[in-house]
Amino acid sequence: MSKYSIFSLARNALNFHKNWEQAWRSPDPKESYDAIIVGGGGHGLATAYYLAKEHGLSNIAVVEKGWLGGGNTGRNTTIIRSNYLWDESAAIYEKALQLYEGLSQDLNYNIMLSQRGVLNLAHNLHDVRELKRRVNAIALNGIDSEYLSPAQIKEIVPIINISPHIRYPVLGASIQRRGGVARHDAVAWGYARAADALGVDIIQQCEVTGILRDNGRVTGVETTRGIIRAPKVGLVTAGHSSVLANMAGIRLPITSYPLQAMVTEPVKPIINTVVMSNAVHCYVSQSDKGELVLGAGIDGYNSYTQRGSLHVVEEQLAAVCLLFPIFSRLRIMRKWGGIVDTCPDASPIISKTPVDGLYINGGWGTGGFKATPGSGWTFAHTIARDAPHRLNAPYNLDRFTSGALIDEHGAAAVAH
Ligand code: FAD
Ligand code: PYC
Repeated sequence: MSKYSIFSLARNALNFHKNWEQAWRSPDPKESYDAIIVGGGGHGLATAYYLAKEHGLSNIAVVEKGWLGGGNTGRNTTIIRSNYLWDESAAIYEKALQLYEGLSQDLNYNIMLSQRGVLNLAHNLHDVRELKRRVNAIALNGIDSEYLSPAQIKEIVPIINISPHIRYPVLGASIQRRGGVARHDAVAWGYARAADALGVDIIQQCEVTGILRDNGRVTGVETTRGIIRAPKVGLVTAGHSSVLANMAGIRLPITSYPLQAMVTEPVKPIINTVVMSNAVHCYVSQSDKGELVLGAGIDGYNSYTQRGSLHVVEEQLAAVCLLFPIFSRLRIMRKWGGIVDTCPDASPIISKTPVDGLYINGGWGTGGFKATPGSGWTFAHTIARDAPHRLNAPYNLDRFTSGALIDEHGAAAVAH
């Protein structure tokens, strides 16, 4: 910490934290805007930022029912990668990764991107074949992608158990070296501050309770702070995508589940990469504070509670301790959950809707943090031009009736 930050902290402490400069304004809602973005998570804030920056639309409101990043943006385990199977996915997730690589500079806000590599383990012959196929497909799209033997994995992660005699033996892994982690709330705050500087009104504690329409066109939203009018409305409400779409009479092919994660007590640096096991639904990275960040698979039932079941955690921790016996005496400090909206093909929706002027961005399931910049960038294009960008055209709502699905269950990690 520099001496300036120490002085600044001391000054603000002595002022009882009254005079901190606000990172963004908190205006009252205006009667109308050119566009309203519902949902102040990373995707909603990124959408507003790119609408203002790339498309010159600055009369925009972001309307959030709680606080910025209080949904899945602040609850995720911050893994970023672009190692997806299909060309459509490679294109949009790689666009997101490239935007992430320049995001701290673009926003002038340190998002603490750490490209420490992401490994996905194979535990049986089927996993090995599937991972090798994916490694090759990803490389064909020009994205960094390698396959590792158990001995190569051990060199990168010395604490992993590669004994062939355990319940989930490590037979190989894929690695994306440009993958890694970033500070999730910094991503939300950085986009918020930059969008605010471009004139976007960010309105927290303002829940959307209805979607106003006239003659098949959206005309605004009803909120807990009154009616706000706009000819364009973008819904970016992970965890509640179907609830919001339903307010406009649209039924989405989305099911919502709890997904949980946890952190251990902090320890000295022990693992400097991200290791994921899709087959047994567990993964680990170490935070800058020293905590091990551990995640599980989704719960097996639908729910809107932001907490998960204990048996999921028990199974996940049993697998973690088997793969990393050195963790077995660590204590879990906190655990939490979020609601993930999943589509039948484990790919998202970034689309126009049957209601003119109403757009939807959702269904990112367990894996949308990595996509935040690419999602906002393409959604802003879709809203500004009333037409999808080439990168999000495949992610339209029509694919669920045409059958042009983009099946990413294999790459979606903690499977959903
Ligand atoms: P959110 O951040 O959830 O934002 C949606 C916002 O909409 C919320 O703030 C909510 O309050 C608001 N809202 C809802 N209803 C209304 C309303 N009626 N009116 C106004 N506002 C409303 N992805 C990865 O890529 N890597 C990971 O490592 C990863 N780990 C995860 C771990 C967990 C435990 C969870 C739960 C998710 C994880 N994800 C991960 C998924 C990722 O977090 C999400 O896909 C992503 O954050 C979605 O971002 P968002 O901005 O769309 O949603
Ligand atoms: O999509 O990489 C991912 C992920 C990791 C944990 C949850 N989602």
